[in-house]
Amino acid sequence: MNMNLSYSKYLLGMAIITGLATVSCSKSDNTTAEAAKPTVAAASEPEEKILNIYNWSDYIAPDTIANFEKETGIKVRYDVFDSNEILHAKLIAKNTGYDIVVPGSNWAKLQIDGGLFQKLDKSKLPNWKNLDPGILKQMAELDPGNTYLIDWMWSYNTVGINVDKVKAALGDTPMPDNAWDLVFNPTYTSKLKSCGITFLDTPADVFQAALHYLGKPVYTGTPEDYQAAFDMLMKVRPDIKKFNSGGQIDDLASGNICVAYGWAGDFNLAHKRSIENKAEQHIEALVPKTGGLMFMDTMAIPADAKHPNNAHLWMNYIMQPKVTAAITNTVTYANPNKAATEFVDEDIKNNKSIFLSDEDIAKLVPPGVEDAKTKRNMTRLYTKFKSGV
Ligand code: SPD
Repeated sequence: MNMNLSYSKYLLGMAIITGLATVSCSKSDNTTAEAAKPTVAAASEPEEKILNIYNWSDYIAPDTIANFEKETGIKVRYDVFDSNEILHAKLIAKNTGYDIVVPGSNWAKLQIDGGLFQKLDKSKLPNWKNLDPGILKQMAELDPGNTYLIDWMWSYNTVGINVDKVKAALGDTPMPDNAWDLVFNPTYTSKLKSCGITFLDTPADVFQAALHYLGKPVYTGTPEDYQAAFDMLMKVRPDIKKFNSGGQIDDLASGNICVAYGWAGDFNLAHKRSIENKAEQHIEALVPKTGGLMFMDTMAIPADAKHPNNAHLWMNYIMQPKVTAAITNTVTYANPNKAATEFVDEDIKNNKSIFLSDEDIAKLVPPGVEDAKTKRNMTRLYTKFKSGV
């Protein structure tokens, strides 16, 4: 299947369905009018040969940085994070010290509105031509004119399982028709707790999935919906062993846990890592019949970036088909680069939980944005949920 074609088709439909969620940063985000004026990256003066990057953990190929350094002579400092909340806190505090950051597109929308990013200078991005027009169109829903963001990778939130351990823990109980039951229905979680259930450690991801499971709109601002999601979550709370995000890959790969609510790409990576480490755990990312929650992680240049020219060189380098394909082949996430598809390994290209079927793509819940008040409410309820009282 040509995933990029399918995806483009889906996005055209999605753009019509979703409309543009317009949410601006609240005053509590400390966004000043001054900062809200976007700046265009200064073009020509020479910069010191340094590039500071802040990206998600386990999201790059082993030679991506080394090859860039060799090609450009620019030294890269690369730090990682595991939640949009952590990145957002750094961005609103200003002086991030980074030249490239990789927020989820829904958070990036808030950050664009808050003046936290520099505009892209497309004259420095000739490899832009390699990007999938369907993805660019979808990105333009949150970033009109594709002015600030370039998609890094994309995937969806779902349930990941260790197939053998889950079957053993469920015993005579058959697998549910709806994969979300494995993490939200006490009939299943009460059995699966014996082999270990883990959740993402982030309010937005947890509440979005809980609302979806309850059949509520995922980006609703309705407090009653969040209360209903909280009440449902509290019923499975005693069965959850831990909350972590970046740690799920190794926990699954080593067999420490058997069920996770998290990111599909990380579940496929856990399977790959388990084979590489000879731990031989069979990990699968399930594709829920009712749909997963789609996300796109995007490259952006913070307003305070000291090396915007180097940041453009990095972006243009990443958009080379072979560079992008190597990242997909390493981290098992789908990418936005149409020209990269021919360089993606066959087993990854044919994996229907990475490159979804048209039918499954159509079921994904598109990325959206909660307003600041809703985010505060989610954080309050999440803290209670996590503490379990
Ligand atoms: N290991 C890479 C994880 C990237 C996850 N991005 C998550 C976005 C959540 N909505």
